[in-house]
Amino acid sequence: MQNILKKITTCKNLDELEKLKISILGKKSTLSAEFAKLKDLQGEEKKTLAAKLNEQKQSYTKAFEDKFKELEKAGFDEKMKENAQHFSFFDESLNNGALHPVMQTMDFIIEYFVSLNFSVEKGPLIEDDFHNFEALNLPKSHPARDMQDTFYFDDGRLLRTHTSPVQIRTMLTQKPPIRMITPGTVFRRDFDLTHTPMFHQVEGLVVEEGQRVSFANLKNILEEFLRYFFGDVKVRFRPSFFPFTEPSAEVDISCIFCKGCGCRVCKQTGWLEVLGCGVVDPNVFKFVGLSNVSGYAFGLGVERFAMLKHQIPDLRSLFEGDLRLLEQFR
Ligand code: 2U9
Repeated sequence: MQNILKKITTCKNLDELEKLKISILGKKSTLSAEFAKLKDLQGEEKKTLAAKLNEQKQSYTKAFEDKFKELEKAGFDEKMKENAQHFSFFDESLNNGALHPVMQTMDFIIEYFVSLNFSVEKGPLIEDDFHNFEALNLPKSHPARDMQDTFYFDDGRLLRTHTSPVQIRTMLTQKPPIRMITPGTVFRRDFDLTHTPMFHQVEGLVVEEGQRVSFANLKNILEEFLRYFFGDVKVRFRPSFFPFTEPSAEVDISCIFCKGCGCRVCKQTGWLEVLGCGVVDPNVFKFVGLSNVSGYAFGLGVERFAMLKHQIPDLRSLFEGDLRLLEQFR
């Protein structure tokens, strides 16, 4: 018995252990043959042998179980070691990775404004009511503050619904002239064909002392930017309304798919809406304690720019991580 137990405990791998188990506990084993003899025995003799065989069988079974666990763990540890080596191993010959198309688009937009001397400003994703709404002239009753549109925390803080609070923070910490863009992630409670609860914006703000900045400056910079991004397009400004700008406009480009003739994408209008903009409302300057300044601002959704540029029909496909889409942007 000790001999067999020793054999079990010194097994080197799971294969060897399995074979040994069959030879010791299997139907053709010596132990099974011994058990078979019981049927010819009677009384005390049968009882004694049965007890002895059962004891042997139990200790072999336990030894096999223990050894199995030990070898299995060793194999697992070995695998972990191998994989851990892969984790820390950086193969520089691999160049398969790429920036996500939304990030590529964002970088392309940032590059343009950086070349015009705009600074790139960042801010927190978790904001308070003042920076996200109040200072932007969004009154308490404004529908944008609704629980339906905004992700709120229990303590009243929220996930920023636009990057505009970064402009507020910048105006509170820097003096004009300010020339900034704010690329970043924003969150809204919206999920359908054209909206996702998380998306990206680039907003811009220019503030100068006195009345140096006008709608004409804004118009010029956006027209130039849209031709940089989309190529040879017509640009038009339509009057609109935003609480933080006055006057405000929405900006359209001639449809890049049908060249303005009318198609399914532009809903037969020949135009695609791409931007919002305006002259900064004096109320916003009041909230940040600035007087005798002028400024303009604009905002765009990066996903929309990426979709138009690369002709991606469904916004949601940008967030599914599907390699068939992503590999096209290497
Ligand atoms: C300050 C003052 C003014 C930023 C602006 C828009 C117009 C706009 C939308 C475009 C698509 C948001 O992602 S989108 O849905 N944005 O239409 N944004 S003016 O105006 C500001 C910002 C900050 C202090």
